[in-house]
Parts: sequence; C-alpha cells; structure tokens
Amino acid sequence: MLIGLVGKPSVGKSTFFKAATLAEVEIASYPFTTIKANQGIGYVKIDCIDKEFNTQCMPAHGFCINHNRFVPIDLMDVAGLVSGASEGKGLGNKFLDDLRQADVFIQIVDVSGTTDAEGKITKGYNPCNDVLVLEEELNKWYLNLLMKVWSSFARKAEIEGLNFSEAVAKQFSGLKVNEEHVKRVLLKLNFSEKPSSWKESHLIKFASELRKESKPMIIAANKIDMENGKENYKLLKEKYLDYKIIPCSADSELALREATKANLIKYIPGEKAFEIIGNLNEKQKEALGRIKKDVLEEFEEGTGVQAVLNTAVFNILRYIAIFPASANKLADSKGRILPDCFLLPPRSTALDFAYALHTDFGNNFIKAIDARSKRALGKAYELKHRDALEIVTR
Ligand SMILES: Nc1nc2c(ncn2[C@@H]2O[C@H](COP(=O)(O)OP(=O)(O)O)[C@@H](O)[C@H]2O)c(=O)[nH]1
Ligand SMILES: [Mg+2]
Repeated sequence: MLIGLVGKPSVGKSTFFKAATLAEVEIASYPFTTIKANQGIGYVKIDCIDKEFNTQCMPAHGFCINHNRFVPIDLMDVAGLVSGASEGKGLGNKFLDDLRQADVFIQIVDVSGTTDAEGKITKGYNPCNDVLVLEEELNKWYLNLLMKVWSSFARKAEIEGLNFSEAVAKQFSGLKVNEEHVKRVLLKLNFSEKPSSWKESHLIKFASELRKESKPMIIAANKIDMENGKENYKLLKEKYLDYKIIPCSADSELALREATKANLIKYIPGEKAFEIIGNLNEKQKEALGRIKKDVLEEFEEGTGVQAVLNTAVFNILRYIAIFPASANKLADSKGRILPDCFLLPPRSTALDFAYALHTDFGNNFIKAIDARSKRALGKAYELKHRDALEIVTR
C-alpha cells in the first residue's frame, strides 16, 4: 500500500514525510526493495496482540513500544502541485505520474494562511482555496486520461460485449482503479446513456467520481501551531464536510522524533505526552515546552501525524491488520515472536490471507485456525482487524 503526500509547495509535505519516516534502521532492513528518493517507510500504530498472549513480540519489520505495534507502510513525498499541473505547469506531469500508484492521498494544507496559492510567503490567505485547486487538478488529470481513449474504448467495449466495469478497470489499472471503484461510480451516477454516447459533461462527472473513489483523500490541517491555525482549521471543517480533517503539526512531530532519537526524551508517536530523560539545553527546553503546551495538550490527537496515517489506512481505506500466529507457537523458525503483521484490504478472507503469506499457502489451503479461540475457519472466513491466524496446508 502506498500513501501519497500531496499539496501546493511549502505546506510541510517534506516535514511530514521526514517526521513519519524518521527511522533509518528500517530502510536498512529492507535490502531488496528499491525505494525511490521520495519514498520512505512510515508506520501505522495498532494495539499489539502480544499483550493478550502475555508475551513481547519481536517484529521483523516495524517495531513495538509498550505493546504499541508500528506496522510499516510506504509513503511518498510528491513535488508541490500548483494550478495548471494537469496542463504541464510546474512539475506538472512528473508530479501526476508519481501519484498513479498511490492508494490514498494525504493533502497537507497550511492552515496558518501564510503561504499563497503558489507557496510564497503571504498573510491572511484562506487555505480553503487550496483544497479546491487540488481537486480540480486531479479531476482534470483523470479527465485527460479518459478523453484520450474514450470514444474508441467505449465503442470497442460495446461491440465486443465486454463487461464495462472490468474493461474500464483494466484500461486504468495503472491508476490503481479496480472494478469495485468503477461499479460504485456507475451506481452513483446512474447515467441512462450508453458509454459510447456519453457527452463531455458525462465524462467530466465520471472522471471526478472515479478520482474520488480510486484516490480517496484525507486532509492534514498542518501548521496548526501557528497564529490563525485554529481559525483556518475551523473554516476548512465548515466548508469541507465530506473530508476527514485532522489538525496537525508536522514540525512538532519532527522535533519530538529527533529528540527521541538523540535520547533526550521518551516519546511514543501519537501520544499526548513525553518524558524528559536527557540533559536539555535552554533552547531545547523552551522548544519542547512550547510543543507540549501549544500542540500536545491542545489537540486531541497530539501532533496529528500518527492520527493522519492511521485514519488514512484504517478509516478511509478500511484496511485490517492480521497476524500470522499459531495457537501453540507464536514464534517463527528463528525464534522471533509474532514477527509479522499484514495489512489487508477490507473484506479479505482467510484464503486471501493465505495467498498474502505465500502463493503455495493459498494453493494448498486446508483451513485456518484462530490462535485465540483455536477454532477452525474455512476459506471464506472474513478477517477481522487484529485477527491472529495459522494457515494449515496440504
Ligand atoms: N510552524 C510550523 N512550521 C512548519 C510545520 N510544518 C512545516 N513547517 C515549515 O514550513 C516550511 C515548508 O516546509 P516543507 O516541509 O519544506 O514544505 P513542502 O514544500 O510542502 O515540502 C518549512 O520551513 C517548515 O519548517 C508545522 O507544523 N508548523
Ligand atoms: Mg518538499
């Protein structure tokens, strides 16, 4: 799964990215994955199941602090988008190309109102604008791609009697569009015309709905620590009722993670407090004090960075975390306890999980066993968040 950070220049995308991926150890432990310069590993946080089994897990990927399990996800920092990107302005198409593979977008918005539409310093800017501009650019991008192929594509699909949703999903699989997305869009739009006779107005609606389905978005109301932050956050919330909007201070999260790394404080990402364990100089004391008072104690979700990632994965994409585990043995062949945790799409089954573990496990599936209840489960069993299962094969 890939999460794309989007937004105009200077809103704090790179700061968010750096804060969320600040654990170089992790990158080193993935020697065979090629991570592009602007891609890194962030984490979603879940209650680890090790506590229920009275043990301490040893993650092969990610980490666990006080039974808070941090499960890796791929994060991408994208160059700033400005109005006109879909026509090639700014980094234009390069920017959009990067976004193809994302499953969900985090739009970073600067709620301080101190950066204009192009990311230059200003005062009293209304950040509500930025959301509109971004939506428009993304819609145009989808529309351009649709227009290029539409007339011949729609006719061909009709003549050959193809399943329309399947054909569209195939045509746009590069954008991670799947059949479900297309079906939901068609249901919603309920056009009476055949696709081959759709007019531009139909295509415009279709493109924007398909964009919303295949690239859902959450908004990080960043720089909430600055003057006017709260007011502008309120404006955003009032205007965009359909979006999940989370107050955020990427800068504060970065400072907290850096202080943690330097052994100055103990801080678990997402928490509302930290403990001082090192010798702080006056400047550090002052900075951390400000973060404590203006951010951590002020907002329900602390700095918001962890909440944004968790909400994107578990509430927007509705993914679930599944642990491979057997009732009698929680360790793998190397003696590591509960080393793995998989993130799977909603409505995944026991068989899907088997395939996620290994193709052979899928092909030779006999049953799954719930590590908690020791009950046997069939192929079609629908997985629940934090299930712990063993797959029994032939
Ligand atoms: N006060 C404050 N400043 C921030 C925050 N996040 C980022 N910044 C600052 O905003 C500026 C632009 O950040 P950057 O991450 O480079 O933005 P990008 O162009 O979107 O990648 C930098 O000076 C950051 O230090 C925040 O949460 N609070
Ligand atoms: Mg940047």
